[in-house]
Amino acid sequence: MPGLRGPSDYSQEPPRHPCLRINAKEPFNAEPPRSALVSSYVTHVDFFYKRNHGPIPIVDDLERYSVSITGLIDNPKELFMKDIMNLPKYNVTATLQCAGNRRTAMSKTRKVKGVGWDVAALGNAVWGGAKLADVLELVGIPKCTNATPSGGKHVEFVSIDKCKEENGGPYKASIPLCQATNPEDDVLLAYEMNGEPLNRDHGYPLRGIVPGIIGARSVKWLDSINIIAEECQGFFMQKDYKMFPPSVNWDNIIWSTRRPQMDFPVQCAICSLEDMNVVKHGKITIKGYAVSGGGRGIERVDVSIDGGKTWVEASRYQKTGIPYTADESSDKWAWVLFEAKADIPQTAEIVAKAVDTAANVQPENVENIWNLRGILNTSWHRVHVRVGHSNM
Ligand SMILES: Nc1nc2c(c(=O)[nH]1)N[C@H]1C(S)=C(S)[C@@H](COP(=O)(O)O)O[C@H]1N2
Ligand SMILES: [Mo]
Repeated sequence: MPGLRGPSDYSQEPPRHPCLRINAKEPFNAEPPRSALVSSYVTHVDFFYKRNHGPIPIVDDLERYSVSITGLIDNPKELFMKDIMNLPKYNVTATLQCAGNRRTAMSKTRKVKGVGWDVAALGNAVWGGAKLADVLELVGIPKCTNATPSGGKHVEFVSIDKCKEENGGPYKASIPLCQATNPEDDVLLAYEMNGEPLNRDHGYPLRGIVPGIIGARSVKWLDSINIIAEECQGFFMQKDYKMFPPSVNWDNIIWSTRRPQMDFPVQCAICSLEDMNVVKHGKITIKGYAVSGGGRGIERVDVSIDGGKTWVEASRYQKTGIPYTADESSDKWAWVLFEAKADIPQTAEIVAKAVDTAANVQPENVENIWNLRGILNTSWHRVHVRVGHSNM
């Protein structure tokens, strides 16, 4: 790991914006306030959630930094930043969402294990970098390959951060080779976020970005990329980030019975209101985000002010003032913001639910999708408000 090092304590963490709500200090896990999250379509780096499993790595010497590409291939290679930057550069607007987004609300049903998150463990950024498909071509793997001649079927990303769950070893994850080598899937080795070099929290100098799937597979601070026969056997693939049914608890869990979660289901949340807000009499604005996995667009966002008895359709947009349509003109990997205005009675339960372009809908209640790790809480999002003298 030339030029890059993973500290074993938290004495050299980067500075962070004071507005962030800290969910865990060490490792550092934080999200922005709801209202800041939807103040712009592209999330400011300061407001982008930070999800870490160890101390933030340090680049000592960018000139010496390289990522090794090894495994079931004929020509293993060390790639330096200049090799990666010499490849065609792509800017991909993609939403990254932690599978644990909205975990705190799931814990209210029955306690779950994991860092608690409100509704802002996600963000939308313009990621700049080389396509992994182009990088893998440099080591002799053609585009859209299912398996290498020596049996490589998965691409494993390995970092250098020291994670407790890995007994001090690095964070790692893998994706199928066919996804990694398909240019249409827009998998990046990213060195930029919103036009600036990545900052330390988000993976400086180089990270994977895998659009359309849970954030856990977008490995930061890359050290090596391995072409392997089976999916990565690391903790975060095999003993975490799996979706179990509500009947499974810590006494009867058999991790190997479930696949690592990859895809993200349809999700939405209201961000203009906190639970429980006191609002002024008159029209209120109900604003939030909706996003689905797999590059699926958002077909509709329904909003209710009576707990889900009656609904109105919210307006949707990616670019301010231009109505969203789920076609080639939209950013397929990115969230869609929504807005509706409503006159509310004295008290109201405001609800939002989204429908994606495959007609997938969000489940009504969190109870039915409860799982012991508290992942993928995509239940209808509800906030309670009361009309009164605002103290804001
Ligand atoms: N090396 C490394 N990569 C990582 C993680 C990590 O702890 N270490 N966390 C993962 C998880 S669970 C998520 S949700 C995203 C968060 O990315 P962000 O901190 O840039 O928002 O990074 C992923 N990549
Ligand atoms: Mo995550």
